[in-house]
Formats: sequence, C-alpha cells, structure tokens
Amino acid sequence: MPRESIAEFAIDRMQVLAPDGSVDESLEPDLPEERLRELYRTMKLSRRLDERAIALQRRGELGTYAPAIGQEGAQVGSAAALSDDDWMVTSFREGPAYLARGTPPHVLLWYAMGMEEGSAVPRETHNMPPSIPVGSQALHATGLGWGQEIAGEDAATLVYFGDGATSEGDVYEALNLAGVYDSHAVFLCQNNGYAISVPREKQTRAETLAQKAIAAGIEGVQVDGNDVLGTYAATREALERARDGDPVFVEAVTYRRSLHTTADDPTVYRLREEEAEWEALDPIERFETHLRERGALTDERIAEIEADVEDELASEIELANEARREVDPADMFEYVYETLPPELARQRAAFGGEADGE
Ligand SMILES: Cc1ncc(C[n+]2csc(CCOP(=O)(O)OP(=O)(O)O)c2C)c(N)n1
Repeated sequence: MPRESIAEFAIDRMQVLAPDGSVDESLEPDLPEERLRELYRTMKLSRRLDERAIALQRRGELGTYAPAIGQEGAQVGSAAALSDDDWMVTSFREGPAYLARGTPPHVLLWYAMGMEEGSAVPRETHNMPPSIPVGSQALHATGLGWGQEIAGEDAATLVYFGDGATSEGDVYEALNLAGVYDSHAVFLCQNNGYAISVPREKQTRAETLAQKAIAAGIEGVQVDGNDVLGTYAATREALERARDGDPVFVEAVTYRRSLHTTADDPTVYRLREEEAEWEALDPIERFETHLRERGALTDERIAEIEADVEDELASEIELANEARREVDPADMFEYVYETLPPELARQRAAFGGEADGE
C-alpha cells in the first residue's frame, strides 16, 4: 500500500471587530444596542475593579490578586454567550467573566481578602468557584458537561484556562474524555501570551493552541480575543454545538497587559515595546471606537458610564469592607473534606489547629 495522507485538519480563525473598530457584518452577532452598551460597561467595570484592587493590595487591604487587564474582551464576550442554565467553570483570573455573569464586585474582593464567602456558589448562578491548581478545572467541566449529556439537558459548560494550562495533563485528559462521552463542554483557552514568566513560544511548538483539540477528535477554533464580538460569536456557536454533545475548544488570542498577580513584576521578563504593541490593541478601546461609530456611544454617555462605574465600585468596596473579618490561614482545611486525610490533618496541626483526621 502506498504511503498516503489519511486525515486532514484545519483550524479557522475568527475576527468580527477589527482593530480599527470596523465590523465584518456577515459574522456580526445580532445584539441590541442596549446589550452592547452593557458589555462595554462590564468591561469598564472590570478594568477599574482591577486597577482599584491592585491599589488596595499595595495598601495591604487585599491578599494576592490576579488582574485580567487586557483580557476583558475575551472574557466578557465569552461569558455573555452563556445562558442562565449553562455552567461556568473558572480559573483564578476570571474577574471579567464573573462580572458578566452578574457576580457583584464585593464577592470578588472577599475572595481576594481570603474569605470563603468569596468562593460560595449561589444555587441560582451556576458559577463554580475559582480553581487555583492550573488546568484542574478543565476536568470539572468535562464532568459537568458529561452530567448534562446523561441528564439530557439542553445546557452546556464553559471552562476557562490559560495557555500554560494546555501543557498540563489534566487539560488533555479533559479534552479526551469530553470527546469520548459527548460532554457538553466548551474549553475556552485564553492565550494571553504568558504563564507567569513563560512565553507562549516556550509553552509548545504547536502553531496554534486550538489544534490541541484535534487529537481528542473535537473541533478547535481560534478567535481574536481582543474582539469582544468575535469572542461572543465563536463561543455562542461552540455552546450550541456543545449542547448537542459536541465539545469545542476555543482559543482566544489576547494579552495579559498587567501583572500575573500582585506578587509579579513583568518588567524582568518582557519588553516595554511588546506591551506597547498590545496596548494599541486594547479590547475596550476597540469596542468603544466601534460603538461611537455606530452611534451607540457619545462622549456624554461614556462619561455617564464611567461615573456610574466609579459609584458602583465605591459602594462595593464599602460593602466588602463592612464584612471584612480576620482570616485564619488554618481555615483552608475546613471546606473540602468532612474528615481530613492524615496528611492534611498533620498540616493543619502544624498551623496550630486540631489534628482530628483519620
Ligand atoms: C498545578 C499547578 N502548578 C503550578 C501552579 C503555579 N501557577 C499559578 S498560575 C501559573 C501559570 C498559569 O499560566 P496560564 O495557564 O497561562 O494562565 P494565566 O496565569 O496566564 O492566566 C502557575 C504555573 C499552580 N497554581 N498549579
């Protein structure tokens, strides 16, 4: 038998909103202007929350905080495509996505204060709490989506993770299992250029991250992550497929413009010139240009939105502070196991707590 090619694969890339603010009308999602302004406001709220949270952390009022500055388009666009019945599964940098799903800023601040109240899963929200072990949440999403398939639900599960997480076995296992069991999962990889100090090109030799889907036999698509409309459209399409048992991997190409966390200093591993290139591709400014051009935003309206965002944040920070309480680091042992395994019981004892494990 001669040697021949037996399989061919391709990865599409999508962009609806170009950097100059113009749209591709054939791909443009049909969203009313009020909804577009809402997405814009959520992106602005997220940006200001991040800026204020970094300042609060510097004053010692918050613990470690992971800002999503520059990633608002990727997150608000994708989270906005979810329906109320869908589940959202997050990592630690998904502030914009939580805001888009209606989580109030004070809950995100509680999380950064180390308070368990920030991790609560209110029944009606279908939002999982942040997952810190990189990539682990992809498995949770595959399981949730598998459950949706078994229960015959017309719902899907959207999971966020980063470019670094694609090097974790957990993500490969999650993709593979999702394909085999028709899990209703959408894997939203925010390729933000870095895993702490490790650049994307040191993460993998693969040309795209979306092609990681191919080995699992599921669809992979790349989208301009600084394009909120493109991300919305790509995610909505992916969710529709996932609700029918066809999982999808969406790679949103974006850039982490700020710190990995407040414990990081990006100036030691990347150049200012690179940051400037991405500054010019800012997702909020791009969307603003578009909304101005279509007459949905004016100077006056922007000023109103900005003032409104400042007011909301002022009262949300106050709310967060009113509930502030001293957090005991030993609390971390309280919420996962009913009975602590011996190793964790030993660790809790080292914190000065009770060692009552088996
Ligand atoms: C299993 C595991 N290994 C290492 C870490 C430490 N860590 C925290 S964030 C991070 C990088 C994650 O990069 P990426 O997946 O690209 O997401 P991003 O931080 O860019 O949003 C690492 C290595 C961790 N939390 N979990």
